[in-house]
Amino acid sequence: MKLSVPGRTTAAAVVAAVTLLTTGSIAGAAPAPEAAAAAPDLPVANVKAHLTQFQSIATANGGNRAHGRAGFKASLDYVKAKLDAAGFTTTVQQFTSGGLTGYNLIADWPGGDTNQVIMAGSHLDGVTSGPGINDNGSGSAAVLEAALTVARTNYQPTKHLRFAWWGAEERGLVGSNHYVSNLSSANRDRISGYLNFDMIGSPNPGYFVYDDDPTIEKTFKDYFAGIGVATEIETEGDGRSDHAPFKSAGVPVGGLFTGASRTKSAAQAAKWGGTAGQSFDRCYHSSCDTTSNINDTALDRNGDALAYAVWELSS
Ligand code: DTR
Ligand code: ZN
Ligand code: ZN
Repeated sequence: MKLSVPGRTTAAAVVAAVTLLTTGSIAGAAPAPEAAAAAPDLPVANVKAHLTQFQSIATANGGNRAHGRAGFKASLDYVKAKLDAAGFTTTVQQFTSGGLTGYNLIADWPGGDTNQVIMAGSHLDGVTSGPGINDNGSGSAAVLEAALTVARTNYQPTKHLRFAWWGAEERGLVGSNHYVSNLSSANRDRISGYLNFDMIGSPNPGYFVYDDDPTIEKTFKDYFAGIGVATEIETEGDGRSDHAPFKSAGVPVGGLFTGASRTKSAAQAAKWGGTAGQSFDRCYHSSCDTTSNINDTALDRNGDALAYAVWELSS
């Protein structure tokens, strides 16, 4: 199922234009699609404030936010409280992995066509060896701030918006698999697209765009082209994050990534800055993945790209 976005040039649009020119009208034509509401800027200071909360939670709970540990549940409680206060309809899904209880948090923004659902998600769990601020506090904080911005601006999109924070991704995409496998086929078919954000603030960042669904990919590439930032196709993560269960189920997917343990090349450093010959995130899955392990510019750009895509694809 390919995601279509109003206003895209299609053969039908060409035929309609010719008809309009020759007859002055288009029989049965729908009104011209509205231009997408302009996405607001996502305040990076707000995103960083969520990261500070995740850091404090890890510090207060044995140094991590891993599946089955107190730090994960405290992270989920923090995110859920913010969303409940903002007017979202939240649902907590429970599952078991490795004999330990895990949770997904799903937040629906009331309104929009529930037969066309746009989802944005990130995994909220980290590894046991550290606080997991880039992996994946960065994605979780940006998705949270995008949801709160929807509420703050009272955005009323055509499509229905749903946000998700997955549990136990580090144990093999357990939470997102649980969610997708428990969808009825009707509810699965209602999901028009799933956007994934896993590691979007790497300290030596690259700007990678998933190349799964072409419409979603183009939406992200259009954003970065608009701010003059070159992007590359994301090749490291096929099947390695929470978009994979959605893709396997036939849902159009896309997402953003700033890099993990692979090394930045000289050519990449020339276009993006940073340090060639060094990995994109030297603290990947390590105890040093703290709030100091974040590049603010990358977090800012990817948060704004997230908001742009949510607004564009849900309009
Ligand atoms: N699955 C992520 C790490 C990861 C590695 N490569 C990619 C590419 C795209 C998204 C994620 C990743 C983790 O949580 O470890
Ligand atoms: Zn990880
Ligand atoms: Zn991750």
